[in-house]
Amino acid sequence: MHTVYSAEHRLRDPRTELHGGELVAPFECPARAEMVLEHVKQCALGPVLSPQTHSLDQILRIHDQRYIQFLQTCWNDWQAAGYAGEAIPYIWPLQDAGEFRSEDIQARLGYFALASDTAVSDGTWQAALASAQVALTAQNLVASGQESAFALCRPPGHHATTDRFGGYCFVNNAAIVAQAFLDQGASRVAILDVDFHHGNGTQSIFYGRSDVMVLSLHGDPRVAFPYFTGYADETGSGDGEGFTANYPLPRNTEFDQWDDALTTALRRIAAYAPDALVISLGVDTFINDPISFFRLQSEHFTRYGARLATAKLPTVFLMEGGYATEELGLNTTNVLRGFEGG
Ligand code: SP5
Ligand code: ZN
Repeated sequence: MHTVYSAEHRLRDPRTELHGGELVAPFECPARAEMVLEHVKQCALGPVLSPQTHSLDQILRIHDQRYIQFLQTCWNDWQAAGYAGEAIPYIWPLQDAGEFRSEDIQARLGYFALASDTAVSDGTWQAALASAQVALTAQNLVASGQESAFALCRPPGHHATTDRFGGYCFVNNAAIVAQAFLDQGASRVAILDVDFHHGNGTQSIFYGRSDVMVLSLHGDPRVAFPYFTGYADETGSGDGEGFTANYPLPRNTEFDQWDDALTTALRRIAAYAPDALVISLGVDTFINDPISFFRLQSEHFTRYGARLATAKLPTVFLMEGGYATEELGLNTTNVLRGFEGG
């Protein structure tokens, strides 16, 4: 399997994350991607390619223009305001305000943020753009005949909505990849999100559509970020009714229970008969993940990787979360090698 990687991910290197009322070193850090790359090379997964440049238009198929403009200028505007720390939102519109009347950077930050866990820092936009280029390059590989490809995206994307960043995400790589398949002639695409957290951004982007089915296995949002979405009764709306599927799972979920949910999801995908499969690959389901509560062990990642191959679909893997940095490379490549062996 080919891997697509860009060293530009390193430009996303914030110093702070608001966590439990303290500013801590961010869980989502450059060492993550380096660890995965090291294991990709060590296990000889296949060639490692640099991304090609894709037009911003492919990102604007999913994201609002003014949101992208905000990401492009946020850090400069924040610095111009003279703040000492990184750009962390602290006020939100009480109801959806529509047009914002204050152009203050604090107002725009809150308007375009879904959570305060994600600081904007120097280089953030450049890294997020490179991450999307990595994703689109992997999509191109699969669209031109590779059975699968691995986009070593960083920062991740699945929490980002059309116009909100947060959960360490800025640009929704999975959504952009699914839309690229459709724009190239696919009729249906399935996105299967196996990150520990509900992929709220991906869900919201396609909630009213039937051409992209979004399925997510995740920690029960009653007790896990992002709290407000990911419940089993969220099934889509309008034309999209029946094309969203959520599998919330309780604290201390073991692999067997997780794997049962995967079986159900894979059946739904088979019935949908998509032209391509996009996997939002977070490995924060690992037992030692510092911010999550499932109990998967390293060998389980190999086992479910093999199960994903039974869908027999052109498949793009996109890196999402996973914060047990030491084991991150092994767990990620176990999925990919399991897929190739399966
Ligand atoms: C891509 C991705 O995995 N994003 C996750 C963002 C989660 N950010 C909020 C973290 C809050 C964790 N609180 C858990 C307390 C554990 N003791
Ligand atoms: Zn996650």
